[in-house]
Amino acid sequence: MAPRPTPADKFSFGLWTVGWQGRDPFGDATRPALDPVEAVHRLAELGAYGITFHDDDLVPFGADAATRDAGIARFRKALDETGLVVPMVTTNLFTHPVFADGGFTSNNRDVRRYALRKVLRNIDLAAELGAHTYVMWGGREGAEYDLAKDVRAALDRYREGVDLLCQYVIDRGYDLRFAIEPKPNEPRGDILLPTVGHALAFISTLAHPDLVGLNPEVGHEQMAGLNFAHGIAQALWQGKLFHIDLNGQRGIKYDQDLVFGHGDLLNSFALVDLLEHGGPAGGPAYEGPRHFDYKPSRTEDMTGVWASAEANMRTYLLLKERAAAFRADPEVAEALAASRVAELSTPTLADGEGYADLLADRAAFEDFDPDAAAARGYGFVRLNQLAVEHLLGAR
Ligand code: 3MF
Ligand code: MG
Ligand code: MG
Repeated sequence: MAPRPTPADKFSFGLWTVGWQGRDPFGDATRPALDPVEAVHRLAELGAYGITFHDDDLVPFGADAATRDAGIARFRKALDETGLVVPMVTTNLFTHPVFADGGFTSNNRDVRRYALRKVLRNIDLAAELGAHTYVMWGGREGAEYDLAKDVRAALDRYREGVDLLCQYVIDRGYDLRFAIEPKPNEPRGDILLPTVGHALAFISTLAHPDLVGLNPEVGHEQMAGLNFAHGIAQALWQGKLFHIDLNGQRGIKYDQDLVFGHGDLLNSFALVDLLEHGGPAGGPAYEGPRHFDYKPSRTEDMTGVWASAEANMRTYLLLKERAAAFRADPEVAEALAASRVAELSTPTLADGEGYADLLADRAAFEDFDPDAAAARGYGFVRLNQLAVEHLLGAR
């Protein structure tokens, strides 16, 4: 039996996830449209605590002011009725054909100015609804043809845009931080800021780097063949894990957006262990929303949509339970010690020691026996097998 999700677990879903109608490049919608108000109620019933959206998920692109106000009012009412919160909001700068060459980095300057206005308008709404994170996924910021995009100029424009948005949030006094969501490709052939590492490097060039962090997504890093748990560890190490998109992906191929855990389950186990037990004294390393950005497969009817939403949360909680059991197992503690995992936390130099002391230390070099040291096994496979056995419920 999986534990039942409660709001204390901080599970959130994008409106565009459960609301996805299954339209893909080869096929039409397989499901009817979902009313955002129904999404709020169903997710609350399932035990989620939050819902997130793109501006256009809530109010259709181009709607007049009265329609927009009415759409927001209905949504707000549903939030009040259910207690669901809006921890994160984001902008759609990818669906309308005007963004075919991007928003912040379109070759067309008027499109860039329009994109910034669209974001500014939605930031006001995000602040009004109490969101603390504003995600920026630049899915159309990129190119198919190398000679058609001046990448250095595009990065200048990207930075110009993000700097402007930060200044706006500061001047308005909003309690809002930005989270960049890297992705290597799809829909563009090559997207700018393709991985966690690229985005971290970009953030260090900004006018207000403290206001900007990351929203890494499981499948996005895995589409680049990268280790997601490692990417998250570095984001945490740099104080930049502002938000997270959980889902599943099977290898380097098109963006699958499977249920969390339905891709690389072992890496998901390592990820949940890191998020839940990687902090000081074995507590959580990350306190923010556990946000699911998946797509209910187009084979599913509406019953399947809600079952898949639940599956994300159940899998997360099961992995959390399994990770706790793993950490509490004395044999695991012994295997971790045998693998000298904790020894890596001991600085390589002693307190106050510099290179002169290291050079004077004969034990470090002249008397060190590399062959004897190389003969020591690390026991990593045994440790991994213990993880697999916990994951399989065999321990
Ligand atoms: C695409 C995504 C996006 C972002 C979203 C939130 C449509 O692969 O992951 O979902 O998560 O734009 O910023
Ligand atoms: Mg995605
Ligand atoms: Mg995402």
